[in-house]
Amino acid sequence: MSDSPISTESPIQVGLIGTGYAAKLRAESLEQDSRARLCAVAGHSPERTAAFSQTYGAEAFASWTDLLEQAAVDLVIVATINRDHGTITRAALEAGKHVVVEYPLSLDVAEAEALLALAHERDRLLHVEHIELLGGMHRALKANIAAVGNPFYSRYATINPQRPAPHKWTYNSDLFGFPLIGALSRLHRLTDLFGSVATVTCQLRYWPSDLDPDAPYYRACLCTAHLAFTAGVVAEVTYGKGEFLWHPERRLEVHGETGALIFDGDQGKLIQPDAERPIEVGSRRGLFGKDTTLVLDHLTKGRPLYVTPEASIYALKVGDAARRSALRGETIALEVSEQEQRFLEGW
Ligand code: NAP
Ligand code: BLA
Repeated sequence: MSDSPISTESPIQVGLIGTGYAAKLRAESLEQDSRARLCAVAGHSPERTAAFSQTYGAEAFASWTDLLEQAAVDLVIVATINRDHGTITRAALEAGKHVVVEYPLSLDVAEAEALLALAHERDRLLHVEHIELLGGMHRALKANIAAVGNPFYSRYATINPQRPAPHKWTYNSDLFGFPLIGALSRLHRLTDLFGSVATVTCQLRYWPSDLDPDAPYYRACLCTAHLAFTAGVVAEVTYGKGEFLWHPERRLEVHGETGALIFDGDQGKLIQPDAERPIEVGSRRGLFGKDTTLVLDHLTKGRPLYVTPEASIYALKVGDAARRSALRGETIALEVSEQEQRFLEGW
């Protein structure tokens, strides 16, 4: 990004939008770093916003629009429901703020592209968090992938049974978005490993909830996608959650011509023709803290970040192709622009 390092004489003033799990970890990370100070919080329910702000010594705002009016705020962290990411990010950039947004940047590809253009135009940071890249499994995968030789097949399944399904935004199709867009990390891990995608075929099933007839809540969802990568890898992605899923799974496999890497929960192994050995997998904890540190390193010292918004938007395009495929019952071919090709080859 073209954003220039900002002065470190006084701490970077941070405004946080959201008061949930991700927001709490952001607030805790900011507390640990003298380069920044959490000064403003805007949430959804007033009671939670008040309690959250008090815990971290920040001012509570009734709405995110009020928070964005604060001239003192340098950096805004968007850690609320997916539906609102694009709208809030646009308003924050227009107000001249640097922006960190938890994935996905937007539920809409065209909006995501416009936001990146706006960030460039205003010379502001636009960072889309992708903590999955910082996590132990992804780092172990990257460190060992050469050992499987030429990869040709990958399988990635995350199944989360929950009975009863919570009446929560993550089970509402408007608020969460298409499953592989809301949970964009599933696709982003794979595009980070295998590059561009040629075709996507996807099926999605929702089991609607009758608890709230006016809103699209569901009791369960199951989304399966088949991705053919330009480089020849075929990947099967399964994402499911809720009441009719019976067995939890968090499993990623990469098969190549000289071996396979299998990650099952927190266990990893490398299988080769005449040996099988365990692979050490680091923790899934502390990742929001790492992301926050890297953002502050970037803002204060100009250090490059670990992920670009272009890479996030590319994964979003694949997610949107999956959405269109599921909607139409067709295989969707993705066009890769020359710029994307250059970008993807650089990985
Ligand atoms: P969460 O704990 O459920 O928190 C959600 C936040 O959104 C809370 O502030 C909640 O406020 C608010 N909210 C809930 N329903 C709302 C509605 N209908 N309208 C407006 N606001 C509403 O969720 P989270 O896990 O922190 O996720 C936040 C973001 O981080 C999401 O975009 C998610 O994809 C991303 N993310 C999370 C993780 C993770 O490990 N959790 C990892 C990567 C990315 P109230 O509680 O007051 O309703
Ligand atoms: C991602 N976790 C997410 C996301 C949500 C949650 C909404 C973003 C959407 C997605 O990619 O699915 C929510 N995760 C939860 C909730 C629990 C959970 C409510 O595990 C309840 C226990 N997140 C945690 C905890 C850990 C965690 C306790 O809440 C692990 C110590 C890790 N969640 C985690 C990570 C991601 C994520 C590493 C990034 C996604 C990935 O690695 O693919």
